[in-house]
Amino acid sequence: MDKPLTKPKASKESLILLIAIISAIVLGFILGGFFPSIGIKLEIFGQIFLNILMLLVVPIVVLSMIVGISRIQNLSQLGTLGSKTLAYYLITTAVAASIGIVLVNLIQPGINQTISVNELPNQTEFITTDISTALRELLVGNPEKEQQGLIGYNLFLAMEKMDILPLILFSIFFGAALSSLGKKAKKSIQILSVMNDAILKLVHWVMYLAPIGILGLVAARIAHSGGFKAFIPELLSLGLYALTVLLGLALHGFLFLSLLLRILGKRSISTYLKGMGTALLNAFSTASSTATLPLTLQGVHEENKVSEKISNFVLPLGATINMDGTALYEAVAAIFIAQLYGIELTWIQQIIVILTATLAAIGAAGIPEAGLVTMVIVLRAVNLPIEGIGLLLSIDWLLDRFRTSINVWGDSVGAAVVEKWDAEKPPKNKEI
Ligand code: DAS
Repeated sequence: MDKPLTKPKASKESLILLIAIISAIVLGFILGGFFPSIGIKLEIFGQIFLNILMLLVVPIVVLSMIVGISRIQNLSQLGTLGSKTLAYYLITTAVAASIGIVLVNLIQPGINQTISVNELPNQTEFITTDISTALRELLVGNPEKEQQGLIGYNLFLAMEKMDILPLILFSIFFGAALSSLGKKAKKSIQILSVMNDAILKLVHWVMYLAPIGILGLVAARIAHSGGFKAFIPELLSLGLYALTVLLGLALHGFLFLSLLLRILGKRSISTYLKGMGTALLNAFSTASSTATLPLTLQGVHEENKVSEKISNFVLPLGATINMDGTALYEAVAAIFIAQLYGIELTWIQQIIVILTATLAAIGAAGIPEAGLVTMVIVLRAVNLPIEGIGLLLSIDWLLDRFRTSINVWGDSVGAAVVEKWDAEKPPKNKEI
């Protein structure tokens, strides 16, 4: 039987997209750096690109979760498999955020920086100083701020405010309810599944806008910082911040997760990594775990022979809520912003950063720049200026690609570990 044609097309398409994105980045630096007036004119393309991505966040999260969960026939299985998967996701994500916190405190990329930050805006926000307040807010939200926690009170408000956590929890329970209805819900699940495919198709189309969108983002960001002469010092200080993130991602991805794969997943790291090659390339070039999901499923199930039952449960859930790279990045970015503004965070607040970065990563959708968007949760929890996010935009598109690749690698390793844990033996030829 011929090999499926999708793979070469998919990786060729990803490669072309990656080359187009890299060219857009170089052009963005040149235009923003040497022709700032043109750079600013291009901003509209970056805004359009980001707006469209944000528009897709809610339907992607709700549909992929409902469809992923409703496909599980035996609900009691959902219980054990679900708790094992969630335990894996929570632990690895919290470890990632912790690695980030340790590194950013050791390297201190934001201390004595040349980045011009505005005066601290007057902090009218409610100051969250103790962990119980932050945890309560994360659980039940803060109605005065119209902010919803994991257990929301208004679905439509959550959609409007992009409060993803309550949407995820609702989708899991709604999917489980659909599954419990058996044959009666078959048609509804089919309709939702097609709608989910349509949304993923939209994600795919939007990726074609990525080069022009990134061109607009990069050119405008550099132009706004006053062209190259002003941007170089910023790039240098952001360079140290970027290196902190990249070092953290490398330690987490290729040390911690690979050890889990070998020790708990009982898999050969090189073989498994090879099987995930196309998916990881796609993750890097599209910066979208969701857009990469079809290739992640192919790599984990077809190449690395993880069972379909485990792959189809662990991966869609993972693409939506398991983002080790994002959690690590948000922890580093939050402390970096604090350092830039000269704000000392107590160790309790740093623990709140780890907790909220873990939960914010759970809430981040698997699309470009999602981690930048949900970082608001982390900054608000320790009362850091939200404006600080603007300082990171100029290189976020690059860091996003690296953290998305680690997100996908984390999901893939999770499938192998959960399969072992769930006592489903992988075929003999894949065990080391
Ligand atoms: N781009 C997101 C993803 O697809 C990660 C992020 O924005 O942090 O995983």
